[in-house]
Amino acid sequence: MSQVKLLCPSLPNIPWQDCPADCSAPLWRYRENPIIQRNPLPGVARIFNSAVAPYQNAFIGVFRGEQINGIPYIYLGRSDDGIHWSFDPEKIPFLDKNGQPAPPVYAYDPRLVQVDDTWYVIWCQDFYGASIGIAETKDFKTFTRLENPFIPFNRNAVLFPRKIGGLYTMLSRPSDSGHTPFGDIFLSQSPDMEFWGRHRHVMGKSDRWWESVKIGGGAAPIETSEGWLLFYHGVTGTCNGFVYSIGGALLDIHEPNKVLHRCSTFLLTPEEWYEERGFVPNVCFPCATLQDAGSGRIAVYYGCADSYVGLAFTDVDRVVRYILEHDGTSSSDREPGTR
Ligand code: BMA
Repeated sequence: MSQVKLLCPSLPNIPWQDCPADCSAPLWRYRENPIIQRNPLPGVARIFNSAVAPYQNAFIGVFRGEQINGIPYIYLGRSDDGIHWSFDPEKIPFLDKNGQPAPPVYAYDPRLVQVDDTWYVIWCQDFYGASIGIAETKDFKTFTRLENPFIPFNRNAVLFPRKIGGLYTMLSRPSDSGHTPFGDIFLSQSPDMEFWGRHRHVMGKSDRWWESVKIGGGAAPIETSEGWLLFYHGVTGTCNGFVYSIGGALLDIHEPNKVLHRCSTFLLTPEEWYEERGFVPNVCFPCATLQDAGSGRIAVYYGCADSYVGLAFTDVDRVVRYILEHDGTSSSDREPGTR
Protein backbone atom coordinates (compact mmCIF):
# COMPACT_ATOMS: atom_id res chain seq x y z
CA MET A 1 0.00 0.00 0.00
CA SER A 2 1.51 3.31 -1.03
CA GLN A 3 1.83 6.21 1.41
CA VAL A 4 1.10 8.84 -1.21
CA LYS A 5 -2.44 8.28 -2.45
CA LEU A 6 -3.27 8.14 -6.12
CA LEU A 7 -6.70 9.78 -6.39
CA CYS A 8 -7.85 7.85 -9.43
CA PRO A 9 -9.62 4.56 -10.14
CA SER A 10 -7.96 1.19 -9.60
CA LEU A 11 -6.37 -0.40 -12.65
CA PRO A 12 -5.23 -3.85 -11.54
CA ASN A 13 -4.37 -4.84 -15.14
CA ILE A 14 -1.87 -1.96 -15.52
CA PRO A 15 1.19 -3.11 -17.51
CA TRP A 16 4.04 -3.66 -15.08
CA GLN A 17 7.54 -4.95 -14.47
CA ASP A 18 9.19 -4.73 -11.05
CA CYS A 19 12.11 -2.41 -10.55
CA PRO A 20 15.43 -4.18 -11.22
CA ALA A 21 17.23 -4.85 -7.93
CA ASP A 22 20.24 -2.72 -8.89
CA CYS A 23 18.21 0.30 -10.10
CA SER A 24 18.00 3.44 -7.99
CA ALA A 25 16.56 5.67 -10.73
CA PRO A 26 13.10 7.20 -10.28
CA LEU A 27 11.81 5.55 -13.50
CA TRP A 28 12.87 2.22 -14.95
CA ARG A 29 12.33 1.03 -18.50
CA TYR A 30 10.30 -1.92 -19.73
CA ARG A 31 12.92 -4.55 -20.58
CA GLU A 32 11.38 -5.35 -23.99
CA ASN A 33 11.26 -1.70 -25.17
CA PRO A 34 10.42 -0.35 -27.66
CA ILE A 35 6.84 -1.63 -27.56
CA ILE A 36 6.03 -0.31 -31.06
CA GLN A 37 8.53 -0.93 -33.86
CA ARG A 38 9.04 0.82 -37.19
CA ASN A 39 6.58 0.36 -40.10
CA PRO A 40 3.76 -0.59 -37.71
CA LEU A 41 1.05 -0.51 -40.38
CA PRO A 42 0.82 -0.03 -44.15
CA GLY A 43 1.59 3.55 -45.13
CA VAL A 44 2.97 4.48 -41.70
CA ALA A 45 6.74 4.53 -41.20
CA ARG A 46 6.89 5.29 -37.46
CA ILE A 47 4.61 5.60 -34.44
CA PHE A 48 5.79 7.65 -31.44
CA ASN A 49 4.59 10.44 -29.07
CA SER A 50 1.27 8.72 -28.42
CA ALA A 51 -1.31 8.46 -25.64
CA VAL A 52 -3.30 5.61 -24.13
CA ALA A 53 -6.19 5.14 -21.68
CA PRO A 54 -8.01 2.25 -19.99
CA TYR A 55 -11.18 1.32 -21.87
CA GLN A 56 -13.65 -1.53 -21.37
CA ASN A 57 -11.27 -3.74 -19.33
CA ALA A 58 -8.54 -3.26 -21.94
CA PHE A 59 -6.70 -0.26 -23.39
CA ILE A 60 -7.20 2.18 -26.22
CA GLY A 61 -4.94 4.89 -27.58
CA VAL A 62 -4.36 7.67 -30.06
CA PHE A 63 -1.10 7.29 -31.91
CA ARG A 64 1.05 9.70 -33.86
CA GLY A 65 1.66 7.89 -37.12
CA GLU A 66 4.24 9.39 -39.46
CA GLN A 67 2.95 8.50 -42.91
CA ILE A 68 5.30 7.50 -45.69
CA ASN A 69 4.69 10.91 -47.27
CA GLY A 70 6.20 12.42 -44.10
CA ILE A 71 2.97 13.95 -42.82
CA PRO A 72 1.93 13.03 -39.26
CA TYR A 73 -1.63 12.00 -38.45
CA ILE A 74 -3.51 10.27 -35.62
CA TYR A 75 -4.49 6.62 -35.64
CA LEU A 76 -6.56 4.63 -33.15
CA GLY A 77 -5.00 1.60 -31.48
CA ARG A 78 -6.24 -1.10 -29.14
CA SER A 79 -4.50 -3.45 -26.74
CA ASP A 80 -5.48 -6.13 -24.24
CA ASP A 81 -2.37 -5.64 -22.10
CA GLY A 82 -1.21 -2.06 -22.79
CA ILE A 83 1.95 -3.41 -24.43
CA HIS A 84 0.97 -5.20 -27.65
CA TRP A 85 -1.03 -2.86 -29.87
CA SER A 86 -3.05 -3.21 -33.07
CA PHE A 87 -3.98 -0.18 -35.11
CA ASP A 88 -6.89 0.83 -37.27
CA PRO A 89 -5.45 1.16 -40.79
CA GLU A 90 -7.50 4.29 -41.46
CA LYS A 91 -6.82 7.66 -39.91
CA ILE A 92 -9.21 8.80 -37.19
CA PRO A 93 -12.16 10.27 -39.17
CA PHE A 94 -12.66 13.58 -37.42
CA LEU A 95 -16.03 15.28 -38.02
CA ASP A 96 -17.23 18.79 -37.44
CA LYS A 97 -20.28 19.57 -35.31
CA ASN A 98 -22.54 19.07 -38.34
CA GLY A 99 -21.22 15.56 -38.87
CA GLN A 100 -19.18 16.53 -41.92
CA PRO A 101 -15.61 15.30 -42.41
CA ALA A 102 -13.16 17.78 -40.88
CA PRO A 103 -9.66 16.31 -41.19
CA PRO A 104 -6.81 18.52 -40.01
CA VAL A 105 -4.04 19.02 -42.58
CA TYR A 106 -1.64 17.33 -40.20
CA ALA A 107 -1.96 16.18 -36.60
CA TYR A 108 0.75 15.23 -34.13
CA ASP A 109 1.62 14.56 -30.50
CA PRO A 110 -1.92 13.49 -29.51
CA ARG A 111 -3.03 13.25 -25.89
CA LEU A 112 -6.10 11.34 -24.70
CA VAL A 113 -7.85 12.42 -21.51
CA GLN A 114 -11.16 11.35 -19.99
CA VAL A 115 -13.14 14.04 -18.19
CA ASP A 116 -16.46 12.80 -16.78
CA ASP A 117 -18.07 10.58 -19.45
CA THR A 118 -16.17 12.03 -22.43
CA TRP A 119 -12.72 11.36 -23.88
CA TYR A 120 -10.86 14.27 -25.40
CA VAL A 121 -8.16 13.96 -28.06
CA ILE A 122 -5.85 16.98 -28.05
CA TRP A 123 -3.14 17.43 -30.67
CA CYS A 124 -0.99 19.89 -32.57
CA GLN A 125 -2.22 20.88 -36.03
CA ASP A 126 -2.24 23.57 -38.66
CA PHE A 127 -4.49 26.55 -37.89
CA TYR A 128 -2.78 29.01 -40.22
CA GLY A 129 0.28 28.01 -38.20
CA ALA A 130 0.84 25.32 -35.62
CA SER A 131 -1.72 25.35 -32.85
CA ILE A 132 -3.93 23.00 -30.85
CA GLY A 133 -6.88 20.92 -32.05
CA ILE A 134 -9.38 19.08 -29.85
CA ALA A 135 -12.04 16.47 -30.55
CA GLU A 136 -14.41 14.64 -28.23
CA THR A 137 -15.69 11.10 -28.35
CA LYS A 138 -17.88 8.96 -26.15
CA ASP A 139 -17.51 5.68 -28.04
CA PHE A 140 -14.23 5.86 -30.01
CA LYS A 141 -16.30 5.65 -33.19
CA THR A 142 -17.46 9.25 -33.64
CA PHE A 143 -14.83 11.94 -33.05
CA THR A 144 -16.30 15.44 -33.13
CA ARG A 145 -13.98 18.38 -33.36
CA LEU A 146 -14.46 21.31 -31.00
CA GLU A 147 -13.35 24.90 -31.48
CA ASN A 148 -9.58 25.29 -31.54
CA PRO A 149 -8.69 26.62 -28.08
CA PHE A 150 -5.74 28.84 -28.98
CA ILE A 151 -4.44 30.98 -31.80
CA PRO A 152 -1.03 30.04 -33.30
CA PHE A 153 1.55 29.28 -32.25
CA ASN A 154 1.08 26.67 -29.58
CA ARG A 155 2.06 23.04 -29.09
CA ASN A 156 1.99 20.32 -26.45
CA ALA A 157 -1.44 20.78 -24.93
CA VAL A 158 -2.90 18.39 -22.39
CA LEU A 159 -6.05 18.48 -20.26
CA PHE A 160 -6.37 17.80 -16.55
CA PRO A 161 -8.55 14.72 -15.99
CA ARG A 162 -11.21 16.66 -14.09
CA LYS A 163 -12.55 20.16 -13.88
CA ILE A 164 -10.84 22.37 -11.32
CA GLY A 165 -13.04 24.95 -9.62
CA GLY A 166 -15.78 23.95 -12.07
CA LEU A 167 -13.63 24.71 -15.14
CA TYR A 168 -11.93 22.53 -17.73
CA THR A 169 -8.21 23.09 -17.28
CA MET A 170 -5.50 22.70 -19.89
CA LEU A 171 -1.71 23.03 -19.96
CA SER A 172 -0.05 24.20 -23.15
CA ARG A 173 3.21 25.57 -24.49
CA PRO A 174 3.01 28.72 -26.63
CA SER A 175 5.73 28.61 -29.26
CA ASP A 176 6.87 29.95 -32.62
CA SER A 177 6.55 28.71 -36.19
CA GLY A 178 9.72 26.63 -36.22
CA HIS A 179 11.67 24.34 -33.91
CA THR A 180 11.02 26.75 -31.07
CA PRO A 181 14.14 27.72 -29.11
CA PHE A 182 12.11 28.79 -26.03
CA GLY A 183 9.01 27.75 -24.16
CA ASP A 184 7.23 27.65 -20.81
CA ILE A 185 4.15 25.77 -19.60
CA PHE A 186 0.98 27.84 -19.25
CA LEU A 187 -2.49 26.96 -17.92
CA SER A 188 -5.84 28.02 -19.37
CA GLN A 189 -9.40 27.33 -18.23
CA SER A 190 -12.79 27.05 -19.87
CA PRO A 191 -16.38 26.66 -18.65
CA ASP A 192 -17.45 24.85 -21.82
CA MET A 193 -14.41 23.60 -23.82
CA GLU A 194 -15.00 26.46 -26.24
CA PHE A 195 -13.95 29.73 -24.60
CA TRP A 196 -10.52 29.57 -22.98
CA GLY A 197 -9.11 32.19 -20.64
CA ARG A 198 -7.78 32.88 -17.16
CA HIS A 199 -4.34 32.14 -18.59
CA ARG A 200 -1.61 31.57 -16.01
CA HIS A 201 2.09 30.88 -16.23
CA VAL A 202 2.83 27.58 -14.49
CA MET A 203 6.57 27.09 -14.90
CA GLY A 204 9.38 28.01 -17.21
CA LYS A 205 12.58 26.58 -18.54
CA SER A 206 15.23 26.75 -15.86
CA ASP A 207 18.90 27.43 -15.45
CA ARG A 208 19.42 23.70 -15.04
CA TRP A 209 21.10 22.59 -18.22
CA TRP A 210 18.85 19.61 -19.04
CA GLU A 211 15.79 21.92 -19.30
CA SER A 212 17.48 25.18 -20.18
CA VAL A 213 15.99 25.66 -23.69
CA LYS A 214 12.29 24.87 -23.23
CA ILE A 215 9.83 22.66 -21.40
CA GLY A 216 6.39 21.34 -22.33
CA GLY A 217 3.49 19.56 -20.72
CA GLY A 218 3.67 15.81 -21.19
CA ALA A 219 1.18 13.35 -19.78
CA ALA A 220 -2.13 14.43 -18.25
CA PRO A 221 -1.45 15.43 -14.63
CA ILE A 222 -2.14 12.65 -12.09
CA GLU A 223 -4.12 13.58 -8.98
CA THR A 224 -2.32 12.52 -5.77
CA SER A 225 -2.56 13.37 -2.08
CA GLU A 226 0.65 15.46 -2.57
CA GLY A 227 -0.64 17.49 -5.53
CA TRP A 228 -0.95 17.01 -9.29
CA LEU A 229 1.96 14.86 -10.43
CA LEU A 230 3.15 16.12 -13.81
CA PHE A 231 5.55 14.28 -16.11
CA TYR A 232 6.80 16.84 -18.62
CA HIS A 233 9.61 17.19 -21.13
CA GLY A 234 12.65 19.40 -20.69
CA VAL A 235 14.99 20.28 -23.55
CA THR A 236 18.65 21.16 -23.68
CA GLY A 237 20.64 22.36 -26.70
CA THR A 238 23.87 20.74 -27.82
CA CYS A 239 26.14 21.22 -30.83
CA ASN A 240 24.26 18.24 -32.28
CA GLY A 241 20.75 19.56 -31.63
CA PHE A 242 18.11 19.33 -28.91
CA VAL A 243 17.98 16.57 -26.27
CA TYR A 244 14.58 15.79 -24.71
CA SER A 245 14.41 14.35 -21.16
CA ILE A 246 11.50 13.55 -18.85
CA GLY A 247 11.04 15.83 -15.83
CA GLY A 248 8.66 15.71 -12.87
CA ALA A 249 6.77 18.28 -10.79
CA LEU A 250 3.95 18.49 -8.25
CA LEU A 251 1.35 21.22 -8.78
CA ASP A 252 -1.10 22.59 -6.21
CA ILE A 253 -4.37 20.64 -6.29
CA HIS A 254 -6.68 23.67 -6.17
CA GLU A 255 -4.44 26.16 -7.97
CA PRO A 256 -2.29 24.07 -10.35
CA ASN A 257 -0.73 27.24 -11.72
CA LYS A 258 1.39 27.09 -8.54
CA VAL A 259 4.28 24.63 -8.48
CA LEU A 260 4.75 22.94 -5.11
CA HIS A 261 7.85 20.92 -5.98
CA ARG A 262 9.88 20.56 -9.13
CA CYS A 263 12.62 18.04 -9.61
CA SER A 264 16.01 19.63 -10.25
CA THR A 265 17.23 16.57 -12.17
CA PHE A 266 15.62 14.71 -15.03
CA LEU A 267 13.71 11.51 -14.22
CA LEU A 268 14.75 9.80 -17.46
CA THR A 269 17.06 10.89 -20.28
CA PRO A 270 18.06 9.24 -23.59
CA GLU A 271 20.40 6.33 -22.83
CA GLU A 272 19.10 3.31 -24.74
CA TRP A 273 19.64 2.75 -28.48
CA TYR A 274 15.96 3.39 -29.28
CA GLU A 275 16.12 6.77 -27.49
CA GLU A 276 19.50 7.86 -28.83
CA ARG A 277 19.13 6.64 -32.40
CA GLY A 278 16.28 7.29 -34.82
CA PHE A 279 14.61 9.87 -37.03
CA VAL A 280 15.40 12.54 -34.42
CA PRO A 281 18.05 11.25 -32.00
CA ASN A 282 18.01 11.80 -28.23
CA VAL A 283 14.31 12.28 -27.60
CA CYS A 284 12.28 10.94 -24.64
CA PHE A 285 8.86 12.57 -24.99
CA PRO A 286 6.15 11.55 -22.46
CA CYS A 287 2.53 11.80 -23.63
CA ALA A 288 0.52 9.56 -21.28
CA THR A 289 0.47 7.49 -18.12
CA LEU A 290 -1.65 4.72 -16.70
CA GLN A 291 -1.99 4.48 -12.93
CA ASP A 292 -3.47 2.09 -10.41
CA ALA A 293 -4.78 3.57 -7.17
CA GLY A 294 -4.67 0.17 -5.45
CA SER A 295 -0.94 -0.48 -5.86
CA GLY A 296 0.40 3.03 -6.53
CA ARG A 297 1.88 1.78 -9.81
CA ILE A 298 2.40 4.20 -12.72
CA ALA A 299 3.28 3.30 -16.33
CA VAL A 300 4.68 6.13 -18.48
CA TYR A 301 4.32 6.03 -22.28
CA TYR A 302 6.92 8.08 -24.10
CA GLY A 303 8.03 8.66 -27.64
CA CYS A 304 11.60 7.58 -28.40
CA ALA A 305 13.78 9.38 -30.96
CA ASP A 306 10.67 10.29 -33.03
CA SER A 307 10.69 6.62 -34.09
CA TYR A 308 9.26 4.32 -31.41
CA VAL A 309 7.05 4.14 -28.32
CA GLY A 310 8.68 3.18 -25.03
CA LEU A 311 7.26 2.27 -21.66
CA ALA A 312 8.73 3.07 -18.25
CA PHE A 313 7.50 2.39 -14.74
CA THR A 314 7.55 3.90 -11.31
CA ASP A 315 5.39 3.91 -8.23
CA VAL A 316 3.91 6.99 -6.71
CA ASP A 317 5.86 6.78 -3.42
CA ARG A 318 9.16 6.40 -5.23
CA VAL A 319 8.68 9.20 -7.75
CA VAL A 320 7.19 11.67 -5.24
CA ARG A 321 10.01 10.94 -2.78
CA TYR A 322 12.55 11.46 -5.55
CA ILE A 323 11.02 14.80 -6.55
CA LEU A 324 10.99 15.98 -2.92
CA GLU A 325 14.58 14.85 -2.33
CA HIS A 326 15.74 16.72 -5.46
CA ASP A 327 13.48 19.74 -5.11
CA GLY A 328 14.62 22.68 -7.20
CA THR A 329 11.49 24.83 -6.98
CA SER A 330 12.16 28.55 -7.39
CA SER A 331 10.19 31.50 -6.12
CA SER A 332 8.98 32.14 -9.68
CA ASP A 333 7.61 28.56 -9.86
CA ARG A 334 5.54 29.26 -6.74
CA GLU A 335 4.04 32.49 -8.10
CA PRO A 336 0.40 32.41 -9.22
CA GLY A 337 1.60 33.20 -12.76
CA THR A 338 -0.27 36.45 -13.35
CA ARG A 339 1.31 39.71 -14.49
C1 BMA B 1 9.05 18.78 -30.86
C2 BMA B 1 7.79 18.08 -31.31
C3 BMA B 1 7.83 16.61 -30.98
C4 BMA B 1 9.14 15.95 -31.32
C5 BMA B 1 10.31 16.79 -30.84
C6 BMA B 1 11.65 16.23 -31.26
O1 BMA B 1 9.09 20.08 -31.33
O2 BMA B 1 7.68 18.23 -32.69
O3 BMA B 1 6.81 15.98 -31.71
O4 BMA B 1 9.21 14.69 -30.70
O5 BMA B 1 10.18 18.09 -31.34
O6 BMA B 1 11.75 16.17 -32.66
